[in-house]
Amino acid sequence: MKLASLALGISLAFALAPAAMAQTTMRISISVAQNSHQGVAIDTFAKEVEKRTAGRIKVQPFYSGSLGGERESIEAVQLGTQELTFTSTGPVPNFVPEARILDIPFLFSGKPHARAVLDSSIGQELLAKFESKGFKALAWGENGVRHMTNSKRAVNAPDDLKGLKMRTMENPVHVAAYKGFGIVTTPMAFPEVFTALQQGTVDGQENPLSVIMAAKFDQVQKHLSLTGHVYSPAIFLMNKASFDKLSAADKTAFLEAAKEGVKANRARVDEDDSKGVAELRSKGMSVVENVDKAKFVAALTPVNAEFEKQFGKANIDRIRNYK
Ligand code: EAX
Repeated sequence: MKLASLALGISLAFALAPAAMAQTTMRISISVAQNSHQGVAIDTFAKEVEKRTAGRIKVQPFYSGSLGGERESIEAVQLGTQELTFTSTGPVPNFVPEARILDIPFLFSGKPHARAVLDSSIGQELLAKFESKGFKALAWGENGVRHMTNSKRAVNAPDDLKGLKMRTMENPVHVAAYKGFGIVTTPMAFPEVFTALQQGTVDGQENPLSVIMAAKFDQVQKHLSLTGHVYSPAIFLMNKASFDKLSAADKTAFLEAAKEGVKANRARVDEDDSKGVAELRSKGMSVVENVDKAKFVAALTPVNAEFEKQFGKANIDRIRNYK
């Protein structure tokens, strides 16, 4: 009897030991392919978390929207059914309306300006807005400067966009602005876009060169115009309760890992931007490099007046004039 219970005790101890040492595994997702600016962001993050927690916490990356589109992933992180996601700000305003201001077209003069703002106290203040919505926003990353593609015609000026049916992100600021360009807007989750372009449900879409290449849109789009009409931020989001449960040292590990992820992410965007036009041309796309930018900016005058009313001119100017 005694011997049996001793044996049971020993075998229980052996059974429990691995459990006590077991790693925690968390999930992180992106909507684009692994071989992309977002793939390097989450792969770097995963590697850094594992390294900085001595292997106690493992982050498992999921690519290509295999856990759902960006809106669904953000929802899952908010609910806690998924711990982490790296997403563009496309669907973010539906969760944290304060972040909408970053999606205004022609707000930033380019990537250096956008990165400086996101890394400044303005960016930090916006990250803090996610907390009351159930998120810990670890860091701003980058999706890139968005350009337009379509299957119908070369686009040099907003007049060429009149009546073009284009997929947009599920983002109210983009939808309002693109209507100002004369586009027929069709908001849609990213995982559906390739098929929609292929089947002609929409004529075009807009995305950074990084995304256009990662998604192989050159296979279903003839024309690319470097409109650079809007900067598209990205963000590392974590379920707030999952973050709060971490020790102080592990919290630092996650925040530092996100910073490393952003460095790799931005470097890849720069690389994609420098080789993108040549690569997409070699795949058969016809590219307009110098669009009539002033006309695109002018087309948005009425929409911008509306944005100034909604978001406060001072708030917009604070970003616009940031040095
Ligand atoms: O995050 O939905 C979009 O067009 C995004 O730019 C894309 O999924 C990358």
